[in-house]
Amino acid sequence: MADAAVAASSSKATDGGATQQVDVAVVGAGFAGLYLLHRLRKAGFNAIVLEEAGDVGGTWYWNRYPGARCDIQTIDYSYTFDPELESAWKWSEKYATQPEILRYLGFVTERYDLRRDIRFHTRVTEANWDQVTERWLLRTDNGATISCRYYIMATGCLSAPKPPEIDGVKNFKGEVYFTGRWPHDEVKLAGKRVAVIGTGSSGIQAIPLIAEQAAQLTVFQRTPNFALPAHNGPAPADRAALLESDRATYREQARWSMAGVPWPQQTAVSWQLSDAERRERFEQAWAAGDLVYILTQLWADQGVDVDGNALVCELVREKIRGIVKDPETAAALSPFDHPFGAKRPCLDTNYYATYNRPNVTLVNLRQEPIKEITASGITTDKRTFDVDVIVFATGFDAMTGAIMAVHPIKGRGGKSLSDVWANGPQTYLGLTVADFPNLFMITGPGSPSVLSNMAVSIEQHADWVVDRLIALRDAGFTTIEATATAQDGWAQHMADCASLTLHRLANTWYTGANVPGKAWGVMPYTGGVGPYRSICNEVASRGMLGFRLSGPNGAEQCNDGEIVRLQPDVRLVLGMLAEMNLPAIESLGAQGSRDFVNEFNKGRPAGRPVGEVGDGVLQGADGPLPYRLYRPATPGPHPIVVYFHGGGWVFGDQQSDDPFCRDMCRRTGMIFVSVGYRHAPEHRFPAAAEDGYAATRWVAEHAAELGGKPGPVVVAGWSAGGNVAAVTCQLAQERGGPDIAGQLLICPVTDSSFDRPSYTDNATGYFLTRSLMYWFWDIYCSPADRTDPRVSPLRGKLENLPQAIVVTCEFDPLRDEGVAYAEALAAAGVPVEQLKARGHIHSSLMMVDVVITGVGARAQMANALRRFAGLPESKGEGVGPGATAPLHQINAAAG
Ligand code: N01
Repeated sequence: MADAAVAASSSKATDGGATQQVDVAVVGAGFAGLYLLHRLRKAGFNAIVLEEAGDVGGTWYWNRYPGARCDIQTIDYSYTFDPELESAWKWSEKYATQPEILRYLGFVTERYDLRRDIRFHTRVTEANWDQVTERWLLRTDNGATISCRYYIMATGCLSAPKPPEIDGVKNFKGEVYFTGRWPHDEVKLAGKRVAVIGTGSSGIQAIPLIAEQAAQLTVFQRTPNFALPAHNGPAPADRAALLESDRATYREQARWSMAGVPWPQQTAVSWQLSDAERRERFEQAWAAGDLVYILTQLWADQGVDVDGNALVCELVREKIRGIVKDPETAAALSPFDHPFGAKRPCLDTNYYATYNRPNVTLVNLRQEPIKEITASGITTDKRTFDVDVIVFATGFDAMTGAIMAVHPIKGRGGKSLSDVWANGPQTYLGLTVADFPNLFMITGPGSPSVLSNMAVSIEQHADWVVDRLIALRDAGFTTIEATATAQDGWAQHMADCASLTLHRLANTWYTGANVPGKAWGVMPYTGGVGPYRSICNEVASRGMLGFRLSGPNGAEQCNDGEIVRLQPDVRLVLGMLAEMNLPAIESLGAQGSRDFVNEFNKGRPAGRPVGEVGDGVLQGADGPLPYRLYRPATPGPHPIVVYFHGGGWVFGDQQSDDPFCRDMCRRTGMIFVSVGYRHAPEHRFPAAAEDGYAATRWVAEHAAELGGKPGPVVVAGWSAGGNVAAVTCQLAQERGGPDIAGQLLICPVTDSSFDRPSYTDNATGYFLTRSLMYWFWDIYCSPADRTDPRVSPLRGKLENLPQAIVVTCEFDPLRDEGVAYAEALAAAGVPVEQLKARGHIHSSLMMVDVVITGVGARAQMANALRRFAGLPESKGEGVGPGATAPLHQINAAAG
């Protein structure tokens, strides 16, 4: 039937009978290929699907092993493009079996009459880009060669099974099965001695059912995995009701969620919850039997913080110990080598309890690795196991396997995709590859794919691609190709996202670590489904940013650039702020701005606990000033940092940078004294500067009383507070004390000139705006005073000032004056280090626990403060994530 259909369509559109001409060729007739074919046809493209299997289904065609089911609830794991299709199909279970999912895909195929354009039993053997015709030429092992304008790989992420890499498989005389290529005929295991190698999702689903049939089951486990009971049955009533009550909203929320299933974002972090609260949340998740739920709904730091994650790991291990009766087996089944969720957790039915059966044995390959497979069974370092059947549940060459290894793909200039990807996949948006024009991948490496509900991600990709093809056709373009700049930018953004998660801490198929010799790297996009969707939309709305388009008669367009230059969490924060439609602070007046900022700060996550927090009063330049002191939990006396908050000399107080002070107190092991200096307009220039100086002197004189180490203090400040800190150092120098050991200046105001490029480049859109800075200056300082070094320290005497670390953020109007100050200090012979926070905005580093990519910078700042105080550097948490340029010494010549 399929071949006949193809022959019919070839006869309509072939080139001399040898080559079938189509607009679009798609490889794969799974979830992605079927939907693509439907959309392409509706859009008027002439399309063909090439499928190696004998029928539709993709992964669900091949993975027929006992127990194979989806692990996303079926009401979510469905097409959503047609409400009538949704009404026409009813799933029977919370997690459908493989046969039911296959029936569903067959139903969809018939409903949209897709079969006539699918060529089954057809493997593409070669794909070459023809530069002259600007078309792809595909050779196959069945039927005519195909010439297509666009080539789309809808090959799935987990479709190329991985060889087992065990010696002697060929010698085995019994039956051998691979879960990923399970026979279509019934496999009889009753009364047999069966071995299963591998305890990933496939093994964990199959093992309980094989145990029920086999006389004896021996499971060979290399790495234990986390598994959660599925509690399968009918779809949970609450979720079904939610969907039914407003299907369109439910589906739309899924599209904009992080994982493709509509669950809310958690905001409470683990240390804000009591043990009892955490246990209650965990028990609820365990009872829910839903991977997306347990991966996203416990606490906000479970996926990004090692400590927050360790709490989940221990709760799961406790469950394993509670189910498995033999303590040694329970210990062997308990994962300790990776964070929960860093490797794909599994959904099971009776998995752990299966090990209580008398006919089931677990072999821990960490203690006795497999030596070889022999004619009669499996030999480990210690024992021999004679078996009748071996089931390999050893996984896949994931994400790249089905694209790269299946057939050679040659792009522009004969470049081979395998060569281009030799060190890991390079893509733009996980959809396209530079030098491979008109080639698209559906859920390719670099897209959310396997970290999401695949049904949602597939529809998003297929829609985006087909919409672009329509737009190209309408505009008269015939080729589309990612630029190298866009692709490199995407790689950087991918790395920034991955540094936020814990995936880097596990050896998994997400990173290619399961295939010997494969390049290591987190392959799926970890930034979330909703953010990814908004990025793809932004690429289109910004004139196909990062793509080169061309067409007949010299038509050409290239809007080159990188789509995301902000750190991923900063981008999210700015997006949320934009949605809140906040008033411009400068429009509120001084008091209004203070009220607004105080109110806004109330919504921030509370800072982490420190040893002690206390309030006091110190002597300022013209009367008493409040301060807040943060003391580390370690025994004192500790060196002291005098800290000045931000707020443009107009708002803020000794508490307003509380999360930052707590974080730095914990990281440095030093006392932080945050000073409530006076503000304008009530107290204009030089009140803040003089208070800063007076407060520093007072703290230095009262160090012992404060529990601090007598001797030099360190000063630090952010924004206007950075200005106060810098000025304080100059005044201390001029006025003969106090002794200051070092200065930390974070995004400081250093000069009254607004001419530097960062004032223009970052004038709007990055929280601190140019017009807000104008307003701050007007309120604090009259034009005549603005060149005074007490407000423009860049114009002061810099020789012999204390050593410094100057931190600047890329998207900050104040960036260039911070850089200028660092360079001027260096030119004056002051030892200075400069930390340039890439992709960050003015307030990034203060947003502790919200902007996690700021951790690396805060760790570096903390180390600098410790060095200033003569303490050894800490090797603690967060040293090194890539959001900052390497800390570098600027030598005097730099000025
Ligand atoms: O493969 P895996 P899978 N000697 O790579 C072990 C999806 N899926 O087919 O961890 C001994 O996870 C290997 O050990 P180790 C799902 O996304 C979904 O199970 O490398 N052991 C591991 O235990 C899933 O994550 C469903 O040390 C060897 C196992 O084999 C993905 O597919 C169902 C070995 C492989 O586990 C892959 O799952 C099934 C060797 N030489 C799959 N080589 C749903 O429910 C490998 N192993 C939707």
